[in-house]
Amino acid sequence: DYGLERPQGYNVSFHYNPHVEYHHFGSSHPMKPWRLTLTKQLVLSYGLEYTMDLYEPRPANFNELAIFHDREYLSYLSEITPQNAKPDDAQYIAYGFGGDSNDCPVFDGLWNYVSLYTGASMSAAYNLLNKQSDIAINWSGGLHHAKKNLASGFCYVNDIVIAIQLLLTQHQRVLYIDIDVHHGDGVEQAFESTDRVFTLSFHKYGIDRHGWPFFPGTGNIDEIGPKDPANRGKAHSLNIPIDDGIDDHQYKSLFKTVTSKVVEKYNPQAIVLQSGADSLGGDRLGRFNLNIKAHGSCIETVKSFGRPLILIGGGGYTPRNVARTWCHETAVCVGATLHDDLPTHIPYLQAFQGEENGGGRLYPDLHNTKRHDNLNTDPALQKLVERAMENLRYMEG
Ligand code: ZLV
Ligand code: CA
Ligand code: ZN
Repeated sequence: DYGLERPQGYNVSFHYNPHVEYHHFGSSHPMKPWRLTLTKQLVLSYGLEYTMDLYEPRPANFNELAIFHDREYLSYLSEITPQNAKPDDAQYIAYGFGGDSNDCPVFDGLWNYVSLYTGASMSAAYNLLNKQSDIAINWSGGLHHAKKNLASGFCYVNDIVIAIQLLLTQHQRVLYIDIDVHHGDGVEQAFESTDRVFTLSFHKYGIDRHGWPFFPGTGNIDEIGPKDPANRGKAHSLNIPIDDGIDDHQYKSLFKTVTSKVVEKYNPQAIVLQSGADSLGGDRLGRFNLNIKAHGSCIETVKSFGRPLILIGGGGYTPRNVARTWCHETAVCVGATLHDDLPTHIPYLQAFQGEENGGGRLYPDLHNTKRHDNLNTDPALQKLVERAMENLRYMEG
């Protein structure tokens, strides 16, 4: 009686350690780990826990994080606290903690936090490797900006790179797809010298009226990886730069056209999909105008390729809508259809009732919360697709 129908089976697993929820970046910081509490509550309220295998993964350890990250960086990360941090220290600045914006604050339990979300991505990867799951989900991961020795854009450890490295022990070619509104620069950079990972990111790209580039400022259409034919990573990245206000129809068609072509040409043996929810309409940091079902249609498209899949979170700065989206996308994975009326017995129901837009509903019209005019014309998007197809022709030599 949950409005839950589940016609046919994919083996889906859900990897989540609830301790990750209790970490705080600071009250004015847009990244709110408690959006994961809301997500879990919605998933449970629809009874989705009965449709998949639940795991509570252990935190990743130092050596596991060192699969990708420099040991000196990890030592620093494991020891730093708000009490012992010295903001003038050369290492503090070099490792990405300083700066005016303070995107990457040092908060209590930081090491525990990064170990927990990375442990969950590793657990998801192991489930694909031992064939326990067709689709493995970790909504706490997806921290795509972290570099091997640098914290960047709310990301300290790159759980995606580590999960992909695990998949590479058995799979010859892994496709990484990123629908977060920001460019997946850390993952792209980590695999720029190999042809065994293809990275594809859709994101806002451009300069605002104050002359600031949208973070991180990389990912234009010409960025396809090394151009040197001797480099095996040549043309194994594809970037789809998008302007403010893209709508459901445009995004769905852009995503399906480009992604289908990449899968056809690259023929990956596994796929990792970063489903950042900051590409939704009304997001605090985002610029797009997508509704929940349009965002979710990207997951449906990727699922239809029928390859082993890791689905991970990422950005998302309007917590209730993040929870709605990731609950919907969990349902897409298991093949369930959910009622628009939220179940009435959820502990955090009040959080979803008092909203002026969408109160009590799973699928509010986020187009109503539009603050960004659509600057994407259909002819411009058409051109973009043509450029993307051209870039794909460089892949084979
Ligand atoms: O969603 O906003 O723009 C994965 C993810 O992709 C910047 N950082 C840096 C570079 C100079 N600026 C700072 C401008 C700050 C503008 C105000 C904030 C308010 C409080 C705290 C942070 C922000 C903020 N920071 C908004 N956008 C940024 C980006 C980083 C975006 C990371 C996206 C992470 C989880
Ligand atoms: Ca992206
Ligand atoms: Zn983002």
